[in-house]
Amino acid sequence: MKRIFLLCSLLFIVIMAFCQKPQLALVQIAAGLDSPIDIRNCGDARIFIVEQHGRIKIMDKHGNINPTPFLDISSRVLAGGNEQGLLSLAFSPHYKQDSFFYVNYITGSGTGSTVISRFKVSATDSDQADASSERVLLTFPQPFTNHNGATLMFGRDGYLYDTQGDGGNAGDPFGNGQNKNVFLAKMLRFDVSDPDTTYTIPPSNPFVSQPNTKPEIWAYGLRNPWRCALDRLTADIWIADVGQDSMEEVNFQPALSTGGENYGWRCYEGTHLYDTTGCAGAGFTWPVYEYKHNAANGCSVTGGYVYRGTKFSRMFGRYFFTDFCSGRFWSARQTGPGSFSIDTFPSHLQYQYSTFGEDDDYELYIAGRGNGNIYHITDTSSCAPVAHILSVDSSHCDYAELTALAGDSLTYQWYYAFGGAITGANSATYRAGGSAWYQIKVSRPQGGCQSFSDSIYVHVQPCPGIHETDQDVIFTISPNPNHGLFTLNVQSNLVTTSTVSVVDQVGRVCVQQVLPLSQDRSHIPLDLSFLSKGVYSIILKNGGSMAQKRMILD
Ligand SMILES: [Ca+2]
Repeated sequence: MKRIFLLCSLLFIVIMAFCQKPQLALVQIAAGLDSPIDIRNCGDARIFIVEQHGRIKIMDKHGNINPTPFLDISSRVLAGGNEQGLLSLAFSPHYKQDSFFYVNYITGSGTGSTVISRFKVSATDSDQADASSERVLLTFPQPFTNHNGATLMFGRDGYLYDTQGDGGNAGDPFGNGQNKNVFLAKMLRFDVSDPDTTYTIPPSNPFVSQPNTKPEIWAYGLRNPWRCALDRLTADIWIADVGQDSMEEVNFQPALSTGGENYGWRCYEGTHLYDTTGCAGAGFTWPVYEYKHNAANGCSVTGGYVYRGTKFSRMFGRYFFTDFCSGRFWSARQTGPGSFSIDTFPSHLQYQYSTFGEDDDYELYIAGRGNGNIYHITDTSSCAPVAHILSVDSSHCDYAELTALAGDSLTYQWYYAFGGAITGANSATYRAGGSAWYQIKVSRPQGGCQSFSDSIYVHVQPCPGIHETDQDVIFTISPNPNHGLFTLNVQSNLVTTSTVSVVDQVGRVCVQQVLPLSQDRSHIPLDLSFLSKGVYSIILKNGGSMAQKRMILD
């Protein structure tokens, strides 16, 4: 799986740039699954489909399904009730090294018990789990057959999260939502990094050492959280919580959360009073979106993911969710601290959409539990793939590593933002050999779609004692810094008319001057005293060659 890193300023630009609404289309890629209920990947191209009755199947991106299940624990799984079964799967963030994955299922008879277990893949067949490798991390009884919650996922912090419903029936009859001495109605957080033990309590869990409180609790006040997701770019967490009789809700937990949120149930259903017995003094974290039960909206939210794929620029940065009863889709985007914008999409045929999932390129899929189909979520309105520079590693001398968001079936071309295409720079990563403004073009060959990223300035530290000999054109600018009267000394033997440009930090060209061939290039005066103080780039272009340096006006 491609690692992606947060670059706040770029993220903001991208959110602003890609706010046009997509036209969602569900493209069926597979059929014949038995109550598909979770979709995961382990960091390679395989897609793992969890079937509610206790099997995990492997599918490729074209929808071909391996005949032999990856795991079959149907004999251990109680799936009698509508909401019982094998409910969730999460692969270790270090799966390639440790081969561990985690599942959450209901076992036993009647109302059953929740089990959270760790398994290992077979040592000889990567398409086959070792069903005998199970180690139970935690198990506890369920008081009713419904509201078993259960999304397992790893946070950016490397801890395993699990969400639990309130235990079921209706109206949370035991008050589990606000009772911190039970696992039910909670988001739990475990440290599973030691393979020799089940789990330990992360010391930063918010209720460690408090009396009559489960130290595993990360957040509480949930009713039946049906699908939580980590935003792969920002590390924010989205929690969709199924309501009682009137309201469905979506909650947003920012990446900087230190836990302890009280999401309100059963004091509140969404933002509406439900049963305030024992709620005095509690502070609540309110949903960022709620919708009322009706024929158009539906009756049971299914939370999805933030799209971080590369194929559909209008989907980028949107958290998609749907409703199990209506098939209506929504997206939510954070537009500022604490502010969110919601878009509603036309309803798609209702197949009991039970879960979304991501592949290793962050493309989104959805499962119809009712018809056993898997769909790829696409946008028919956008021809532009996502061109997005994710990270710049400037820790080296003499070069910097640039990484763009990478996807399947795309081509890449890096550019000097004020120069031309860089020969041979055709992968999602690029090793920049000189300080310059860089940009990437991402193309989807089918249909001729392409888009350019924002241009970013990359400063490359020269190695001690080594000069910028890798530039096509060699020049110096002196004295630097300076109050405004610079001298340009071009050391190359230029063969055509050249252009010198001065560009500010946001990419605006402030000065452009043509240097005729006849001019003496060794001592070109450059009066920039009319410009504001600051950092500029000076760019010299000669035919297809160019060089760029940083210049400070003080
Ligand atoms: Ca709530």
